[in-house]
Amino acid sequence: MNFPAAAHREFATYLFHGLEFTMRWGLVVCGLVSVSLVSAQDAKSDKQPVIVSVTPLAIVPGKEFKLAVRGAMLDEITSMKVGSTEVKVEVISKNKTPVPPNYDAKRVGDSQAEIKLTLPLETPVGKIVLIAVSANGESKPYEIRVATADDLIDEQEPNDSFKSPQNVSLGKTIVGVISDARNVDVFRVEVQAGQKLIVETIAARAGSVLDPTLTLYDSQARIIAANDDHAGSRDSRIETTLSRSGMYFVTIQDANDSGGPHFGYLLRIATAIP
Ligand SMILES: [Ca+2]
Ligand SMILES: [Ca+2]
Repeated sequence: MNFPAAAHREFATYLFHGLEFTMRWGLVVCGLVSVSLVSAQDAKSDKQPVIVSVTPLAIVPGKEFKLAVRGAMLDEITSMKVGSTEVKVEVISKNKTPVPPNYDAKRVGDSQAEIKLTLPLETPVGKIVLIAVSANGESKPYEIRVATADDLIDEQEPNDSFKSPQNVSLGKTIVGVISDARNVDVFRVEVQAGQKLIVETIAARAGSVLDPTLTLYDSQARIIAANDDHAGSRDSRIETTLSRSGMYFVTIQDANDSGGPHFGYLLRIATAIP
C-alpha cells in the first residue's frame, strides 16, 4: 500500500509529540515519585529515635542498673540494645515527658524510657553504646561510661546542705543526680595546704540535661571559687591551689535551678585529673 509522504510526516509529528508528551509526564511523574520518596525518607528520619542522655552517667559491670533514658521518639521504641552484644535490655516504661523550663526541646528531647540491664562481669572499663530501636529505625549509638566500682562513689542523699554534706575522698568520681528543682548537692573533702584542687563535672558533655554550676567553699562556708561554664561547654571546672589544710565543701546545682531524673552528673574532685 502506498503511504503518502505528507501522511508520513503527520504520523512522525504525532509520534514525536506523543513521545514528548509521554516523556514530559513521565518526568513529572518520576519527579513526584522521587520527591515523595525523599520526603518519606525525611519523615522517617524525623521519626527515628534519638538518645540525648542516659542517667546515671556511669555504670559498673556485674550489677543491675535501672537507667533513665531521655531523647526524641523514645515513646515509640520497640527495644533497646547494647551495641551488637547479647546483653538483655528490659524496657520498663516509655512515654512523652515535659521539657524543663528554660530548656530547648530540640536539645533535651521530649520523651523518655526506663530500662534495666546488667553488663557481664568481664565487660572492660571504657564505654559501651546504647541504641534505641523502633519501627522507624535505630537511634545513633549513645556512649555510656563503664567504670570499676572502686573508681565511683554513688551520691548519697540527703546531701543538700552544709549541715549534711557527703564526705568523699579525693580522686574518685561521684555519680549523682540533681533530682529536683532548686536541689543542691554538697560534698566535703579534706585537702592539705599547697595542694592543687581540681573539681570538674562531666554532665552536659555527656548529654545530661543538667547545666551544672560548681562552687568551692572553705570550712567556714566562705566562697573560694566558682564556675558555671568552662571551655565552651556547659560543664564546670575549678582549679585552685589551697593555702590552708582543712575541710572544703563542693556544691553542684543546675544553672537554671531545674532538676529531675535526667539531670545526672559525674563529679571529679582530685588533686590531678589525667
Ligand atoms: Ca542529688
Ligand atoms: Ca554550666
